[in-house]
Amino acid sequence: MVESVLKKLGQTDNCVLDDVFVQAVSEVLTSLELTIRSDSRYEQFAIIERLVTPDRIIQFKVQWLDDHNNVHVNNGYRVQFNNSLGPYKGGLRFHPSVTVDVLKFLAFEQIFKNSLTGLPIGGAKGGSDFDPKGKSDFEIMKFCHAFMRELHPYIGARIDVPAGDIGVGSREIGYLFGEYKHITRNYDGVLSGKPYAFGGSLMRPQATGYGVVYFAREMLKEELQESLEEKVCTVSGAGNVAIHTIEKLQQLGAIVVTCSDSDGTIYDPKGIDLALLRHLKDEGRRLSLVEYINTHPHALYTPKTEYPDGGHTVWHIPCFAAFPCATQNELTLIDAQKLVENGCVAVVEGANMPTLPDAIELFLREGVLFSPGKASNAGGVAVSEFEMSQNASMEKWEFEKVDRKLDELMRQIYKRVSLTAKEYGVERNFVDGANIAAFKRLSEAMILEGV
Ligand code: NDP
Ligand code: 2IT
Repeated sequence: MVESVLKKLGQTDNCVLDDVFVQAVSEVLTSLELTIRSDSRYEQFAIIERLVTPDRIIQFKVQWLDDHNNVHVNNGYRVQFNNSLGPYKGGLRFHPSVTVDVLKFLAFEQIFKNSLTGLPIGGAKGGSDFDPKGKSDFEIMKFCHAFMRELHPYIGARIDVPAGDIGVGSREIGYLFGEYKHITRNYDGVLSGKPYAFGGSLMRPQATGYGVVYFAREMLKEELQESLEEKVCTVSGAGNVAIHTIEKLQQLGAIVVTCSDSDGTIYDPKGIDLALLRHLKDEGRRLSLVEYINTHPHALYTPKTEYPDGGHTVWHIPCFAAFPCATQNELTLIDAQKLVENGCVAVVEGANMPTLPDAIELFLREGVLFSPGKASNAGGVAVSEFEMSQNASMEKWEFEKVDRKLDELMRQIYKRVSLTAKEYGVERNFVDGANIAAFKRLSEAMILEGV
């Protein structure tokens, strides 16, 4: 079954770096093979074919003026993948590496992630090949306005609710919302991750990273009777997810010794100085991590050019638990071998699909607890849904309330994933557990709504 679907998608190999959509589909279908055979309705309703085909892909031209009045043109996209469980929901990514393939993989993952939350949200993803690096605040604003001029007909509070992802934080969402409002005069909760000043939920900026750590804490407690206190942890990335993962790990007493950006890695054996990291990477500033060692000469900076062949420096530093929080395919088989060799007991994904398939296989074989991003990073989209709820009822919830609900939801996701794995005879395989649990809820809705 996996082979025939992949063939139809134009690909038969199981692990292809330059086709991330096929990579994501392949992982999910491999998990589902037995489940699909267990119920004839899946074939009768062509569930798999419907599941791997996006509802629609919207592509548009984004033209904008820089600060010197030069004209620029970028590609803009929204992949609305599946809305069987609720309005399309998922982030926008602004990064030069954005292509339709990347957004299809992210949107496909999103439908499973959103299903796992148990909340009424479908899945989508969008973005642009625009590079925010080195752009002035006004240029970011002009780009966001131009992007929304093209996107606005396709979104709505009960239709499709975009949010942030790589290169898109509350500043960008603020500008996008501003333009949406100018055009439509509508104050609906059409975007989540808005600034708190106009409809954003408290804790949305922290939600993904905090949720990752809540998930990790629960998994370690239940599976190993372990805690994160005084444990050495490694984190990759230096953006929204990485910073809040580091913050919550530190609050729980863990010692986080690494972070990284697209140019290099910091190893600080005394523990990452979070205030300095924020200072370097605050929205708009985006300085290089090499600056970290100016004030912290005991720390080590490794430029990307000196990474181990086929690997990433972060994962070669001994740790109790590892948290990949930068981007897709950033943890290779070589890195996984090093993590296992160094006695790492858990890998908890904060990014979307950061671990390569053969690295995941190794973790599962070696008994390293491995949590796929669609389970452990679902806290971000969950708090986005909380924001939609607050907007719809014109309420504002307190920080503590959102935090409590997030913690509870992450524990539920862990339980759902681990119980499903047990029920299907693959105990502690949280990849299969997550894919099967998400599929069951989603496919039921697709069957019940008819074709
Ligand atoms: P940010 O833009 O805030 O940060 C991204 C970080 O990853 C930066 O440190 C960036 O380095 C680094 N990075 C980005 N692209 C690459 C690359 N090609 N190679 C190496 N490093 C790279 O994004 P987020 O923190 O929001 O997102 C990180 C991951 O988490 C992504 O996979 C995203 O899809 C996922 N995610 C995000 C959620 C959210 O709520 N924001 C929710 C769930 C998942 P540099 O500083 O040099 O740009
Ligand atoms: O990958 C993700 O879950 C996100 N980028 C967040 C999506 C959202 O709608 O909050």
